[in-house]
Amino acid sequence: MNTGLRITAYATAVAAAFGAAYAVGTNVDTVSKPVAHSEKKDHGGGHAEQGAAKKAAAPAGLQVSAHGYALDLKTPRAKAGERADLRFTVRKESSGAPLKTYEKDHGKELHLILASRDLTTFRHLHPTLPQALKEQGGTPIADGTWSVPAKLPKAGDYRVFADFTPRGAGQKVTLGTDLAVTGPYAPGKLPPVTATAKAPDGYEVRLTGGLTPGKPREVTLRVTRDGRPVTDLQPYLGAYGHLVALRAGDLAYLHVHPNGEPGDGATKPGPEVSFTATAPSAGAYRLFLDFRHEGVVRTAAFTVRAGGGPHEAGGGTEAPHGH
Ligand SMILES: [Cu+2]
Repeated sequence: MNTGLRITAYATAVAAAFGAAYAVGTNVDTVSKPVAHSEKKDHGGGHAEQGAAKKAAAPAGLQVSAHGYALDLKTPRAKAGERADLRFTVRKESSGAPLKTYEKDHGKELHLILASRDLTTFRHLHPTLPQALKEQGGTPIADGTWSVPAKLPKAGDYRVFADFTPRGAGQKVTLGTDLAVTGPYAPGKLPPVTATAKAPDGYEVRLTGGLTPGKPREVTLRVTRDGRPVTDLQPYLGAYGHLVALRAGDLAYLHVHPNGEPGDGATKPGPEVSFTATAPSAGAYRLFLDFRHEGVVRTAAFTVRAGGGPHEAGGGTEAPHGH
């Protein structure tokens, strides 16, 4: 199947899943309302899974082991400011055997997100299975160990998210584990809520829309450079932008879907990129937009608050501080 069809099929499944979320929404509280991540693309042997989702669909990324898979980070420590090779395996919980075959999603078999617990550092990486060990002639011979170089500038506790779809499982899985980065630790404050964020090289991104606990909401990001709208964004991961949203406090990982895709006849290459996201609860979230222009992927980050309540001061009461 080509990429366009795959993404269309996925979007359809997501639309159906949101419908399902509404249907069961009256019987569950806000926190346990299913988020898009835990929904299935098909029903390939997942009845237990479905029951679990109805009972308590916790947000993704909070568990090191879920949906029958476990994330085994073989390099749980790194040094601040030094390049490290992160290595990890996804294991099947039933047998402990490494998972070696994956479905592509947004053009990649596995997406690895790194975020510092204070949400001031973010990386979206695409690890590789060593080439020589890749599937050959349909028979997997790899030991299933992924690796990716990463250089993290600041010490602290980081969360590592592996976002993938096991081949044949028909379901996306996001697992999270801790990575300790050694060095002098000076945790940052959550940056304040702002409507605009800067990215390197003169880019500015303006956010409209927002997050509502338990409901899908549209978030639109408008990209300008030196004050002029950017109308020639380049596709990145099957869309004109890729958005990751993490909840402040526990780094719950929200799955976010682009609205429209390059080549669908309606989606323009900027300046606006639109997404649909569901916040699992009230609170503060940090949104990271990756976009590609003139061959370079850049990131703009925003703090957004969903609902009101006790987390109202999610951005802190202190004056905005620079980075
Ligand atoms: Cu990715």
